[in-house]
Amino acid sequence: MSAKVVAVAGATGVVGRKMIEVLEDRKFPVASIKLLASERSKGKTLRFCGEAIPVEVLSEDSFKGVDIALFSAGGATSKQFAPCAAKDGCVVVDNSSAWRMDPEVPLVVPEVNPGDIAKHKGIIANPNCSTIQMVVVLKPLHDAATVTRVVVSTYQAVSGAGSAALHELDENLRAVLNGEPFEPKVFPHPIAFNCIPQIPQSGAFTDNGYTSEEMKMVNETKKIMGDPNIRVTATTVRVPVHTGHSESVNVETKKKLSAEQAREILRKAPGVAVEDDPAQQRYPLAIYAANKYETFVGRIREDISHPSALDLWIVSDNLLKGAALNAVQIAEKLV
Ligand code: NAP
Ligand code: 3JN
Repeated sequence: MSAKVVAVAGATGVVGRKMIEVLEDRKFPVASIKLLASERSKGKTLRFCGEAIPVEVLSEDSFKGVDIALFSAGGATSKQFAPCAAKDGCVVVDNSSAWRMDPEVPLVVPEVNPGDIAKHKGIIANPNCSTIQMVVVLKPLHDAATVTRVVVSTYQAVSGAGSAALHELDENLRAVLNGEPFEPKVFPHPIAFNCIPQIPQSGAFTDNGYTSEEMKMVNETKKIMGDPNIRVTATTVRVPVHTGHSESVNVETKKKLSAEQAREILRKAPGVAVEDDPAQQRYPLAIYAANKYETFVGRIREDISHPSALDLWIVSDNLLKGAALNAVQIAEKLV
């Protein structure tokens, strides 16, 4: 396997920094690395494999001689620069929503639809974090029993909203505990000791009353699973957790699965760890899923209100499997 010239666009961000860590941790064959961000990061350096690498300003010329570029600098940046990179022969793995629903662009979770990677024309899209951890668990159940409908509610960590949001959570908690006033800037309401059912925090609600995050879960799930007939409804909620998205998922299947059958299937599923021993108070928790590569599933039980449905609790590190790890896994399949 020949080593590759790799670029990370958005390298100074929460997701970009994780991408650098994951490339290093998984010993991705890197010949050299280019770290790209905005004008604001001019003069900064970041470390990769013990070396201080200067951050360069992202431009249309950044991708000449680059084999693989991992993008996490927002949708507008991806729309502008991913086609330039692809034109220069670079394969882009894009973490934004800019290309996800483009029929020419594969939307990939390596445990679910690795075969779609080969269809790329220079850009491969990485799904939304909440979608990724859900489909890793749904796919093996779909293969065994055909998933017909999914009802999901998310409990999403603040790191999903970027570095400014993480800073705001800490400042907000400090202010409340010190009895001081606090004016939120990133979130529309205080996030400390609160749950906010609006993701993204700055996004308008769509005409059907859903948020764009909710509609991403609906549309991306069908595309990744390759089945437009799966009906999905989602409610996405921001909670005052640093890292690790949690999801309560109700899954209806054509063929009935017992809870034990589902546990057996999920124990063998790639990327999934079953953590399900209620008697011992064992179930997935965000604080323990943080910094782990697996997607954890527990509280597996048959839905008492339905003849053929399961209830699940799914937790994963939103910055790893939800973003950086999934992108690096795609890059690994490319090389
Ligand atoms: P963040 O912490 O705010 O970081 C944003 C990064 O983008 C920084 O490196 C920033 O550079 C860079 N950037 C912004 N505008 C730029 C421009 N015009 N040119 C070059 N670089 C620019 O945000 P984050 O949490 O890492 O998220 C970044 C993006 O990743 C999001 O916008 C989203 O599209 C994607 N994302 C995806 C998922 C997922 O579900 N898969 C989850 C989270 C995020 P400076 O430091 O120089 O400003
Ligand atoms: O809020 C979260 O937990 C996940 C956030 C994802 C995100 C944040 C800003 C822009 C996205 C995304 O990946 O869908 C985007 C985007 O639309 O690119």
